[in-house]
Amino acid sequence: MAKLKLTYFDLHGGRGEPARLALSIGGIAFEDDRVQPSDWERRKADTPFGALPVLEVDGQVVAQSNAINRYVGKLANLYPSDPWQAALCDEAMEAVEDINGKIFSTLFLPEEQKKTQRKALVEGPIPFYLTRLQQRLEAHGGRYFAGDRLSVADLKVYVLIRHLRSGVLDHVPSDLPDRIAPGLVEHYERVTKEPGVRAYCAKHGISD
Ligand SMILES: N[C@@H](CCC(=O)N[C@@H](CS)C(=O)NCC(=O)O)C(=O)O
Repeated sequence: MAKLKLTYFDLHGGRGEPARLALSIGGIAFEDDRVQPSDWERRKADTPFGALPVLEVDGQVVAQSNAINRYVGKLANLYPSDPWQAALCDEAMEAVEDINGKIFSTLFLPEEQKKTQRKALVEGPIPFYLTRLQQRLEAHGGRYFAGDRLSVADLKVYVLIRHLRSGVLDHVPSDLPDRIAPGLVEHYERVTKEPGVRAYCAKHGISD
């Protein structure tokens, strides 16, 4: 078995969390390397694109969250083998990346700018992506994003909804997903009940 090390920030949300979940659900041993903010400047130059997550496999490195998600999804049997279902899985993951990019670009803004930009996100892009993701979920049966079973796409959407509902994003109301996309909240609750997700959350002190 290859030796895996997944490096990401010590956050419950974000781009590295779906891969941590997938590896844990699949029972695949990995080093869970959590970077503290004070260490980041020192470590940034060693990453392929100056960003996290990165995955090390027997000493070789791959970056970009969705490339990592596909790879670990294949290892953990959480990525569809059918090419069409794989495309649907990718579609949902890339849509989450679109909205992640917009949300994360506000993280380190000065307070007034952050407030203005987040208000704009809450009035436009976040509801847009939540609504469209919900429509895509419904188009594929309403339970899972691809292949009618749990995949890394479900984990990625689950992490987004968990992040939005957690209340950690100032100026983003935590009830936004419940108001805009109840079908995605139902999906979130379905994923929460997965035994592997429950075990991961219990281990890392994450509440529903
Ligand atoms: N397209 C990349 C984006 C990676 C990215 O921007 N990661 C953020 C954390 S979620 C980061 O490393 N930020 C720190 C920095 O840019 O210095 C991916 O999907 O992995």
